[in-house]
Parts: sequence; structure tokens; C-alpha cells
Amino acid sequence: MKADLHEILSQYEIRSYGICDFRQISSFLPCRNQEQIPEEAKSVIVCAFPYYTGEYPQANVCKYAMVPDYHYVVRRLLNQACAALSEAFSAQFVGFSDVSALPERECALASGLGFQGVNGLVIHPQYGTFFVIGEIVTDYLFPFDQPLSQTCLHCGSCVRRCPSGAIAQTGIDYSRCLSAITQQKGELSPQEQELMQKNGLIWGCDCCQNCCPHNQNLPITHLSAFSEDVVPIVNEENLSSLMKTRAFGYKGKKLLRRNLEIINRKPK
Ligand code: B12
Repeated sequence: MKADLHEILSQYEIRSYGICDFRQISSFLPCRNQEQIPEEAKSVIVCAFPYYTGEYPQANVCKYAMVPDYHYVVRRLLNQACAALSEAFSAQFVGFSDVSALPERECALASGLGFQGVNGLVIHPQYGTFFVIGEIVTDYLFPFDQPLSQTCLHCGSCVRRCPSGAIAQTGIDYSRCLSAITQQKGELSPQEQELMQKNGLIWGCDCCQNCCPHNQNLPITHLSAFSEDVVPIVNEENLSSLMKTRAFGYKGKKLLRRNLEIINRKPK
């Protein structure tokens, strides 16, 4: 049974996954495709989609935003895998990624896909933190995997390198997270603008990931949809076309232009 699952998933470039018990999920996120979850859901196949494509010191967007929008890439692979799985197992299989009612990090930890980092992210033994999570929810009962016993090194590097001091060994203050600030609509405070200027990114933030010892010497992603189309610098010339293909597109051009204007402004 698991051999069939493995074979089908690998046909759709899914090389790493773990399975957890749907009924053990602690809570769901509101208004995120909850109605699409199979009524008698039993198992969640939690999959890792690595997006590491190398280092780009001049980049002005974070790593996941340099590559084509993972929502589309992952959804396409998951939908294809779900169609094949439904046929093979005569059950319901539905794929989600990010826009999902499931707390994806909790599922990834429970399924043994990775272990929890102080930086708030799930660390995969091969991919580090540079992978996105996609999951398949099914009413088929698969045997569950165990959480990993490995733990983050607790070296404190992410705590020290977080530009806004949002990370502590004990938890994260997401209201201060620079990734959240770059995505915030409306006018940013002078302190928030200064933070953005110092970091030089107009979308997202990778500070707590770049410095992580679990992210050193990572392999380049096997997903060609990511590795073959990397745009590390967003500017006025390419902005319009990138709005259609990158994960920041849904926020609208106005927000990205505002951020470009902030980082290009000379610091006082
Ligand atoms: C909203 C959101 C954000 C918000 C943060 C809000 C927040 N509170 O997390 C903002 C905009 C700041 C953000 C930023 C980023 N995000 Co985000 N985000 C999400 C989103 C959509 C929902 C997160 C959420 O609210 N979860 C609710 C909490 C309660 O559940 P949880 O996420 O599973 O996590 C907690 C529990 O698992 C709990 N926990 C731990 N152990 C255990 C054990 C048990 C038994 C239980 C019950 C619970 C538990 O601790 C976890 C951490 O707090 C998820 C996608 C999703 N649907 O889950 C992506 C997601 C978490 N983000 C992701 C990414 C990549 C990022 C960024 C790296 C992007 C970037 N480069 O800028 C940053 C990283 C910031 C950081 N250091 O954490 C990835 C993480 C992948 C990974 N390897 O871990 C996700 C999973 C999207 C995806 N599909 O891959 N994000």
C-alpha cells in the first residue's frame, strides 16, 4: 500500500513526505478552503517542495519569491498526484498548499517531515527550511509516521540575526516579523521603513533562514519549475510581468511599488 503511494508521488516529483492523523490536528485556520476537505478525512500526506536555487547576494526579494509562485507549482503537482491516487485507492484525495485550513507546520511536525526550528519554521533533514509544505487530505486510512526525534541546534543564530528582534528562544512576535511588515498594506511607520531599507528586500525576509546552520550546503531543488526560472531582482521594468507569476502577485502592484520606493530612498 505504501509502496504504491510512494511510486505515485514520485511520478509527480514528490520525493519526501510523511503521513499524520487528520483527527489529531489541534485546530483549523478559518476560511481557508475548509469546505474542500473530504468529509470522512482520516490521513494527511504532508509533502515537502524544496525551492533552494542558490545564493543571490543582490536579491531584493526573499528566496521563495524569486521562483514561480509555489501556490501554482505545488497545486499542479498535487492535483495530478491526487487524480492518480484516487484511481489507485478508490478514495477521495484533495491537495492544498498554504491557502489551507490545515496548520501546515503542525502537520509537518506530526508526520515526521521535519522538526521545529527556533525560527518558527520546520527544518527538513535534507532541505533545511527552504521548502514549502503541501498536503493531501484523504479519507483513506494510511499507517501514520512518527515525529522525528532530531531537534534544532538552539544555537541562537536566528535570534541574533532577526532584524527586528522578533525571535526569542521561547517564541516569535509575528507583529514585528519583517516578512509580515513587507506584506502590510497602508502606510508603514518610520521604524518599519527603516527596517526595510536596512534589509533591502521588498518582499518577505530570509534572515532567520540564511543564518541557520541547518541551511548550509543545501542541494539545489530538483523541481525544474523552480530552478529554471529564478528572478532575484524585481524592478520597474519586470514588475508587471512578475505580478502574474510570483507569489507576491496577489497583493497588487501598488504595495510592491511602495516597497521599491522605500528601499531605493536614501536612508536619512
Ligand atoms: C500566516 C502565515 C505567515 C505569517 C505569520 C503568522 C503566524 N502566526 O505564523 C507571516 C506573514 C509573518 C509569515 C511569514 C513567513 N512564512 Co508563513 N505562513 C502563514 C500561514 C498561511 C498560516 C500560519 C498560521 O497562522 N498557522 C497557525 C499556527 C497555530 O499553526 P502552525 O503554522 O502549524 O505552527 C505552529 C504549531 O505547529 C505549533 N506546534 C509546534 N509543535 C507542535 C506540536 C503539537 C503537538 C501541536 C499541537 C502544535 C505544535 O508551533 C508552530 C509554530 O508556531 C502558513 C500556511 C498554513 N496554512 O499553515 C504559512 C507558512 C507557515 N509560511 C511559510 C513560510 C515559508 C514563511 C516565510 C519563510 C516567508 C518569507 N521568506 O518571508 C516567513 C517566515 C517567518 C517565520 N520566521 O516564521 C511556510 C513554512 C514552511 C516551513 N519550512 O516551515 C508555510 C507553512 C507556507 C507553506 N505552504 O509552506 N507566514
